[in-house]
Amino acid sequence: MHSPGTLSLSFLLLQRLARASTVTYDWNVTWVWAKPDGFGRPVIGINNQWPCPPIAATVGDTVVVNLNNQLGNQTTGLHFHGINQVQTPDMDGPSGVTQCPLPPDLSVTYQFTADAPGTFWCMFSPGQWRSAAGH
Ligand SMILES: [Cu+2]
Repeated sequence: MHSPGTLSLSFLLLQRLARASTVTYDWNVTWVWAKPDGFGRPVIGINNQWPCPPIAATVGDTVVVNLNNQLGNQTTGLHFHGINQVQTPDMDGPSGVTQCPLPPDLSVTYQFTADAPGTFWCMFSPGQWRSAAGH
């Protein structure tokens, strides 16, 4: 479970198609005031948006996500569900498992191959001092 105040999701939308290319996203992680269940509170957004925007890629593409932590008061990290991460296990992302939590004002680049069609979640790991509720 993620803590309800910090859960944020995005999608990877992968389609089967011909040519491989690179899709690049510059994502600033920011606090956004939102009412995901009708009650307003700060949630983690991307580029001041919540719900978070999707990543769209074609199978075979290289996905690059340049993530900058602009939360100011919390570490974060992005992890990708359902991506095989063949030869890129360190890009899977869970904070404290394959990557260190990303401190405020720092950036990390995720890069991996989109290797299967489908719709997948990517999620922010809560900060380290809230990680009892994260995974
Ligand atoms: Cu998750």
